[in-house]
Amino acid sequence: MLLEQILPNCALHSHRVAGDERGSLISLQSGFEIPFEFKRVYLVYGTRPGVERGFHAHKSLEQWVVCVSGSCVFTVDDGNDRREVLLDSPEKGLQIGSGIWREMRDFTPDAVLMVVASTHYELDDYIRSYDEFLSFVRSS
Ligand code: T46
Repeated sequence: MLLEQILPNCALHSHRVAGDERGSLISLQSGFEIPFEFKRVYLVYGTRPGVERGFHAHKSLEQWVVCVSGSCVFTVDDGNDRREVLLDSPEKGLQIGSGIWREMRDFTPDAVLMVVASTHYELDDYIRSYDEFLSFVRSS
């Protein structure tokens, strides 16, 4: 369920929790809870105190980010607006479309990000310079 449209191409969702007396379970299916087909899942964890990550955008990759443990803060920027999102629960999913600059900070020691990605790992899809990112979004 949509919690907040952060930017036109970036949204925070709440996951349906299938809980019973034993505990909780969240299921994320391609084409249902996650609106794109996905080819890759990766985990980001063990981020050292004070470290900031990201500082890039993707030309075409779409992602769904879940902080399955701990918390961190995402900054998302589409070249027009820059917004911050606290990910602090496995019940939240941050959908990041293509053409979004992202930065991550304030990782707690127990933070584990699970990222569901629409494509395999493709270095050519990365834009690592903010100026290049602005040129990309303005010419898109
Ligand atoms: C993003 C944020 C949330 C791989 O070998 N395969 C992969 O699929 C990925 C994503 C990374 N790597 C290697 C490349 C680097 O040697 O893992 C190392 C760390 O990757 P990176 O510096 O890109 O990590 P972050 O945390 O800055 O960014 C990653 C994703 O790259 C990015 O798409 O949105 O997590």
